[in-house]
Amino acid sequence: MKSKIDGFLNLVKQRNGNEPEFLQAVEEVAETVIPYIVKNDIYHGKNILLRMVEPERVITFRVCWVDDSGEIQVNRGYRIQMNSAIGPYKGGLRFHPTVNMSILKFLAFEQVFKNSLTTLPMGGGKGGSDFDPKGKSDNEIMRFCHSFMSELFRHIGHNTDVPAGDIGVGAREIGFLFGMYKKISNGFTGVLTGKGMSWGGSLIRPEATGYGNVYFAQKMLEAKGDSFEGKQVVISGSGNVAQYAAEKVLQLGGKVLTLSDSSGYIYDEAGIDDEKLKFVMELKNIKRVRIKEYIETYPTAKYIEGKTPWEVKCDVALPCATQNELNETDAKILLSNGCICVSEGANMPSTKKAIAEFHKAKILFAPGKASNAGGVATSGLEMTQNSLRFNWTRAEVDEKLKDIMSNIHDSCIEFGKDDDGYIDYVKGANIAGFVKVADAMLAQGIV
Ligand code: NDP
Ligand code: 2IT
Repeated sequence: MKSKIDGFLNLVKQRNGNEPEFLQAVEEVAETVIPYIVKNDIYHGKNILLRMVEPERVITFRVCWVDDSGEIQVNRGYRIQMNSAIGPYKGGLRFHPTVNMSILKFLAFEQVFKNSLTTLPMGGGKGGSDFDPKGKSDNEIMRFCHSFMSELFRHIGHNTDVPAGDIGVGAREIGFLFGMYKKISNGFTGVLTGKGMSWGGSLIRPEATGYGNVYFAQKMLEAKGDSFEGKQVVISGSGNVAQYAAEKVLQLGGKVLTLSDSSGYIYDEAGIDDEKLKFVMELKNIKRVRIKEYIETYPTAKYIEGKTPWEVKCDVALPCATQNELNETDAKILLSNGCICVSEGANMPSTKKAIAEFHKAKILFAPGKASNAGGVATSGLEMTQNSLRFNWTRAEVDEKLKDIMSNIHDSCIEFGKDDDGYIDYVKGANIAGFVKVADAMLAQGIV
């Protein structure tokens, strides 16, 4: 088996040698899915995984815009249309200076499996730009988004490819992108998700990724007869996913000790309660300043510059910032501090070696493609509501989100149970995600 997996990975490496994040994501899938393929005749010998690692289409384009000082700026735009076997391409747009082909291909690849797990008819895609939104005025953001969409529009559509937000792309950016799409296509369609409530958005979409992650962690804890009540929870990030993960943890009776950004983390031993969280939302979403400012209003909290929150003693860790933000050393510290559950809100936040530590210790560990699927699932619900030209209530969408997270948890158990009863959620998510896409690809022939 090892030689089969190595042979496959060598082939992928030859073609994508300079894409480390993409190779990391493929390796994790190959190690769990190839043994399953070998055992199941219908998939064997069809090069199905080899077809899945090659994007159906990759688009890169120039994005020129004029900054507030009149200078012409040039960025690079991308859209990776990874797999459309089970539905139109679906996945976010990331605006961050680190964006490159490797990052977007890893995200698009993960998205294929994640979207399949949601049970909704969505293929996988991802896009974005190396544009850095930090420090830009609203007008600069608008000009960039308009320029970006003036090219992207010809490659997307509500039945073709439906982008949404990710790092650096929230409600403000989706508004500007939608405005330009509507103008140049002369049509009001559900071509983007994460839209505002008065123009086609869905209730609960802003909350969905963070809430969904906590619903998933709750399911894992429940399977062990446990709950969030009284749990000490450490969260990284302070953006969309982190904020709503924190909100849901508080609702379920847990205590939130940390939040972070790329400069450092805040540790509030007394707990970040509802009022403090509201303050963080204002800092990050309206004032758009650094998390460090928290300690000016709450001086009993500490700010630790240049570090991640994994050194704080906790029961549950929710990495909600970015890829590879939790390494082997962090994992060992979390475990030695008694952490029993790690549920990924971000995409691929734990390194391969960190995951190996969690598995060795047999704690509850949920990979992002399962535990953060609530965001894209609710995007799928937004698409459904757009097609119906009807809006569900907050309670209705929340109930559907809970059901979807619970179904994903069931799928992970179905495909991820080891002989000793331990649930390997990585294996479970990869195989369950694979089966649906592979079946559709086989039915559609070699295209
Ligand atoms: P936001 O842009 O709202 O927030 C991102 C947060 O992560 C910020 O606090 C940011 O800090 C921090 N961060 C970003 N890059 C780095 C870095 N290189 N090192 C340390 N911290 C960093 O994004 P989201 O909350 O939407 O996304 C967070 C994660 O969740 C991403 O991995 C995304 O792919 C994933 N995700 C998002 C979904 C969604 O619906 N939005 C759905 C599923 C997954 P700073 O301000 O300093 O950059
Ligand atoms: O990584 C993700 O799942 C997202 N950024 C959300 C994608 C979406 O289409 O809602």
